[in-house]
Amino acid sequence: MGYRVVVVGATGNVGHEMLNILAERQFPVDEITALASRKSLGTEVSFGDKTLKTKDLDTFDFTGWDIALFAVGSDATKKYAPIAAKAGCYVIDNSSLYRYDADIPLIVPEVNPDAIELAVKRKIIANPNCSTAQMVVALKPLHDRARIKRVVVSTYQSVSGAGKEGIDELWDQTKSIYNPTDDKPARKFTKQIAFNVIPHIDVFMDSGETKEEWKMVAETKKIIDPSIKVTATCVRVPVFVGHSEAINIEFEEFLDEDEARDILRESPGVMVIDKREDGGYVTPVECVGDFATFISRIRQDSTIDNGLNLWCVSDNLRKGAALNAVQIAEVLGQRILKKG
Ligand code: 11C
Repeated sequence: MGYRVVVVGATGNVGHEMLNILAERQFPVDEITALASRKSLGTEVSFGDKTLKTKDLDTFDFTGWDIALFAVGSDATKKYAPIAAKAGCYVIDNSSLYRYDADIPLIVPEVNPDAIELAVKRKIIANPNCSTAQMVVALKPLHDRARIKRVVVSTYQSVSGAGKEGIDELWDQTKSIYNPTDDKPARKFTKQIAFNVIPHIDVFMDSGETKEEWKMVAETKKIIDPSIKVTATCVRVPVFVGHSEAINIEFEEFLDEDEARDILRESPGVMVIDKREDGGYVTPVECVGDFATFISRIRQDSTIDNGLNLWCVSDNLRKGAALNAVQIAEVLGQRILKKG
């Protein structure tokens, strides 16, 4: 016996990946429905070798459905997630709406699967921001060994983090650079993204941080340990898919780079590719479509007592969104619903 699963926002980048990953991981599905807003109604989406026609989110009755994977913005989540939860359907939400509520678990299954127990209260589970998800997968096993005091992270985030409009803007602007009569000014992004980098993701906060940077701080504390200090600079780069992060870590205890490499090699969800030679590291184009978080360039930071540097790359639409949501569904099934 399997689950009755709903994918909400099935026509978007993340919804599309959720359907792919449910099929790829052979999630025990008895019945599946793809929902979309009225303007995308009837659009066909793939689920394995099947084709699903999207139904109307606005009129859908969640009664009798087990799990709803939400991949819509915070406004639509605010309206429909409580309706689904009230009908008894567990919501796994990819938006930021519920992430910081104390009674909503924020889960990365390799890191804090036990937090799922909290889900029975409100039947809503939050999926973290993509840049946080891949970072905590790398940090947690190192924290367990040597206790992390402080993290300094700089991100190199792909345009797919900004949705289809972000992908289209990079594509159109790149082409237009070679055709000056076809000017494509910035719309989705605040400045030209083709052949450029932009140190600004999400809105500015009073502190001078952007919301994306604040999310990395707040979510790392909630998922791993509130005592870890994090400071982030988040940058958009002209890459279609795959977020990269240069991470500097200060530990309480000394951790040798070789031991860190061995720990990460054994850690769930991590793939270490770290040869000190030309090309002996992973770049974003190589991580697309993969489930793993790739770690390269592991090395001692000799400017502090207990410091390490590393490079972390992952598919932001997968580990950063859809894969993590499906992994949460797997944990929910194993520990709470127990049907599969
Ligand atoms: C980006 N990380 O790359 C963002 C996208 O809070 O789920 C995901 C935003 C979020 O633009």
